[in-house]
Amino acid sequence: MKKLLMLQPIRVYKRWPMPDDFTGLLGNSPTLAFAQLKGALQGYDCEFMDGLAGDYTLAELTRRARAADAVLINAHSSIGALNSEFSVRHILENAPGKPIIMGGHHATAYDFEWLGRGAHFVVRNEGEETIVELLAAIAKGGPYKDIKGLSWRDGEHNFHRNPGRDLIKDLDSLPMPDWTIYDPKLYYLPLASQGYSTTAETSRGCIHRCRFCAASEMWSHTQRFKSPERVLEELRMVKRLGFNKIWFSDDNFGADPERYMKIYEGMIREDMNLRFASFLRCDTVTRSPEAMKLAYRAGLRGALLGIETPVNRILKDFAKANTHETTVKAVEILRGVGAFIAGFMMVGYLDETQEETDLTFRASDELTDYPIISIFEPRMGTADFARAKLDMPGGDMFYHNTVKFIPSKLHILDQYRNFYRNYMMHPKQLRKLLFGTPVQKDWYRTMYWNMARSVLSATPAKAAHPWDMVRVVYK
Ligand code: B12
Ligand code: SF4
Repeated sequence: MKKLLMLQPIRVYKRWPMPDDFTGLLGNSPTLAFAQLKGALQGYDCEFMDGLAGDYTLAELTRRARAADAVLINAHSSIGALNSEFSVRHILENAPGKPIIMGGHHATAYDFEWLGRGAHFVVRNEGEETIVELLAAIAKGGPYKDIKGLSWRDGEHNFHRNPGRDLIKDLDSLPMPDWTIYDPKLYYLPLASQGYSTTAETSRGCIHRCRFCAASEMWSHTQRFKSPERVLEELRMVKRLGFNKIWFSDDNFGADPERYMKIYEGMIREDMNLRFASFLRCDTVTRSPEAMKLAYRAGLRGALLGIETPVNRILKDFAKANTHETTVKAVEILRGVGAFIAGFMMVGYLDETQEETDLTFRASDELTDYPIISIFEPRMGTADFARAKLDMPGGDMFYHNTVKFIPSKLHILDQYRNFYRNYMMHPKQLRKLLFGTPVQKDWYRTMYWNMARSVLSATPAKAAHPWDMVRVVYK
């Protein structure tokens, strides 16, 4: 059990024919999961195929799976679930006998569903310790029953869910991620800087309890931080490997301003010259405008801001613990320091009225440099999944297709499509492309280019509607 294939599933379908599947449109950076797991798997020979970023054939997947002793697959979201499932099926058929181990947000929420679809093991939640114990057990032929955080099957239909594993107390005790598994040429973050892009983390989780959010649930509503010294050590390593654009994966970046100011100061002192983007809550920004100024000097160029909606009633309903007034202030501060604001917004929330949906679309231009709007999707494991259930005839949201599952949201789809069509063609956006700030230019150039590439490279197979594929698979 020495050679491992780490797989971000190959894209058999490119994206759902829904505008809120942004796969491949907004720039690209790898999941940190496999660098982190490889760091934990000392002595193993690991290779990584990133099907979201590279162009691989199924024949290549067959070859690499046959050469490996086990295949580790990431299942990240409902949007990608069908591609993960194709990979599982392909490996079962073409490299039979290879243990298939899954992990990630989606696999954690749907462990038994993945076992039912052919995976042999699902590593739930945090992976670093469980995977080491699991591979050692597989090499000996078991037993698996004492491995915490593991779901597994014996035979076709005997599924087991072992008790959960405690979260690692001190993130500094994690082995250093091994970024050498990524092919730097495959990734691009539009942060107006030359050089390679990758993903890093300074913390895990978030203490807030927004009812729609699966990320906070994944880490039991806690946030653990790496020390500033550890973060700087990682950044030095990333820099040495030739990366100079970072996407921080943290769900709640900057949550503890004093700790982060030490990181920013270190980055400035060591003249790291990195550019980075990170997920920020509005109240993180308003709590410490000084930290934001320092963050900009350290390299913050992309603020991925959790705005959601300008409607206070809805912000309260989903327990965002923020108000529209905080959003406006955060936007002002970020504009003041010069960061590009990619604002996460959501329409179609549970009992949202048409007037409230209109307000969100209308406010998006003023609050952002680019709005990343989703149609509300009740995710398994969230408080809203239970609340939305009655509205989802037959849907467990394993696959992504909000509108199919939630007919009452159908009317939003047209409005959504029209919004983006007009938005992308509007002279205002073209002005940003031609005369905007360096990040505005880079962001819009990347988006228009990816959209054009996606249209030009469309083949009937790639353009196939994933929902039709589900039907074929389960006819
Ligand atoms: C980088 C990233 C991306 C990148 C790369 C994705 C990839 N998988 O290669 C890109 C830009 C492509 C992307 C796209 C999308 N993403 Co994304 N992404 C992230 C982000 C910011 C960081 C991931 C990361 O590196 N985390 C750090 C690592 C260390 O944590 P981890 O991934 O959880 O991994 C640990 C465990 O889960 C486990 N593990 C993970 N995988 C595996 C595999 C095995 C075999 C094992 C044993 C263990 C294991 O071990 C790891 C170490 O403990 C996360 C947010 C986050 N904080 O995680 C969102 C996140 C995962 N993405 C999310 C979403 C919704 C999307 C999109 C659907 C967005 C969209 N609307 O288009 C698409 C879907 C793409 C697709 N077709 O699958 C959601 C998923 C929520 C959910 N439950 O569905 C998240 C949580 C963001 C959020 N807060 O909503 N994404
Ligand atoms: S603040 Fe963000 S990460 Fe935290 S619970 Fe809310 S949506 Fe999730």
